[in-house]
Amino acid sequence: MPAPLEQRRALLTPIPGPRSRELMERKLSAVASGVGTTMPVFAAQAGGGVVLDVDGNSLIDLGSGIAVTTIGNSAPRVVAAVQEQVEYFTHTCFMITPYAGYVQVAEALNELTPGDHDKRTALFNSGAEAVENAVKIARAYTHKSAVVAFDHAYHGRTNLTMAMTAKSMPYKSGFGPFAPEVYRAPLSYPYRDGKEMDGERAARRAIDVIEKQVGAANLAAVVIEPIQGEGGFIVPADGFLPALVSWCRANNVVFIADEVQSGIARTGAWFASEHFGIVPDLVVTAKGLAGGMPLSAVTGRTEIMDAAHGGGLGGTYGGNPVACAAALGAIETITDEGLLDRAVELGRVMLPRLHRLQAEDSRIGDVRGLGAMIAVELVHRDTTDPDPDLARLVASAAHRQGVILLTCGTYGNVLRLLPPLSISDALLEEALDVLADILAETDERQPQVSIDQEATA
Ligand code: PLZ
Repeated sequence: MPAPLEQRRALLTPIPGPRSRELMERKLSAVASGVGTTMPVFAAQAGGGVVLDVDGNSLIDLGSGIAVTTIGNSAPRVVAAVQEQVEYFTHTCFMITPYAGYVQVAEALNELTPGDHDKRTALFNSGAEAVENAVKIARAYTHKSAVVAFDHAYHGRTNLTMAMTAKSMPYKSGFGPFAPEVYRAPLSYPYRDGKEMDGERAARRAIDVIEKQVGAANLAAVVIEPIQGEGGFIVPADGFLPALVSWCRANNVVFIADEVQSGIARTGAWFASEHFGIVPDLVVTAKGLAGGMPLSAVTGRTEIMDAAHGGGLGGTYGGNPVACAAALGAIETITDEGLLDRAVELGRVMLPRLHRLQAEDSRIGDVRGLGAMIAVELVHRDTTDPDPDLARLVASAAHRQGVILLTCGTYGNVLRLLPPLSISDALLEEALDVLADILAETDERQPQVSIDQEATA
């Protein structure tokens, strides 16, 4: 057992240190170059609010492995549940000899997802795989084939989910042809839509495109991230999602909420859908569901879920028993430790601070998000023109100073803050101090040493 991690930021070597550099050399000659890394730093241990690297540097974690270790890395209940399960059995295949853990996870998701209607759940391995299955189920139920996804959407890297994902580079470019019958509708993006485009108008704009370019008679499903993840943590205007849900209901179209990134306590609710008062027909979960073990799910109305014929859904590893044990540990942790409230509190630490920075710095175009899913959209001074170079500069400076900070957005100009809910206020404040200092240092109005000079030093 490793020693408990000290909850502090500590840099013992430059970032990356010599051991990470050596491993990166080996990575370059062993791993396909298509698999990139955000930071050139190799992990040794992680928990609470920090990641310890192989050189002994302790980094503040504002990424949670892309919104996965929401309850913290190696969370005690997850570790115990996984250890116990691996000693009994690691796999039998649920389709061959089933086991209770899978059923328990299904029961928990049926209970936790929005709406008190009768529900069923099917388990898979990755977010993309679950999104694909949600589409299969919607097609089986409606006997229709078209799928609508939105501008800025991210749904995965498999063939169907690449088609559903909006951004070409790096996700799709050169990897076509893509699955047919996927159409794109305009999203509600309050920062870029302007004030007159309220949620209902934005919904009418989207529905108009759907009716004219696809037709409800051909449409199986509308798939949307209630708060977009990779696309830039875009929170739609009030009224947008409810109007889409009503339109889907009236037109026999399945409304699928992709809550892979926004779900499982991340936004201060079990599901981001709850903030908008919507009850999706199907909810797709993954990431935070199993505390870092690969597990995903589709949960929804029984009549829709059961439309797929017996044997029509599955996969060798879907709902692996170790991953299910981890999920039960993660769900128990969220409930017992009041982590929904903790996510709200983390938002209260981040948002006011970021709003203050925004008030003094016109390069911060927008600060948005809910709970522990917060974004800072960077633009060229006094414009709304995206500034991806600044986002890159800020993120890499943060990395060098021991803060794991991710970017996102169609334009690559959004900083996203996704701390684990196990981080302390003090560590989160320290990471925000680092971010504020970097923004001040990159501010050409301030007479200071620039980050570029530091980078070449
Ligand atoms: N749906 C909303 O955010 C995964 C992707 C990282 P998988 N997002 C992180 C990358 O560059 O590959 C995601 C998501 C939403 C689906 C997915 C896909 O989930 O578990 O990566 O397949």
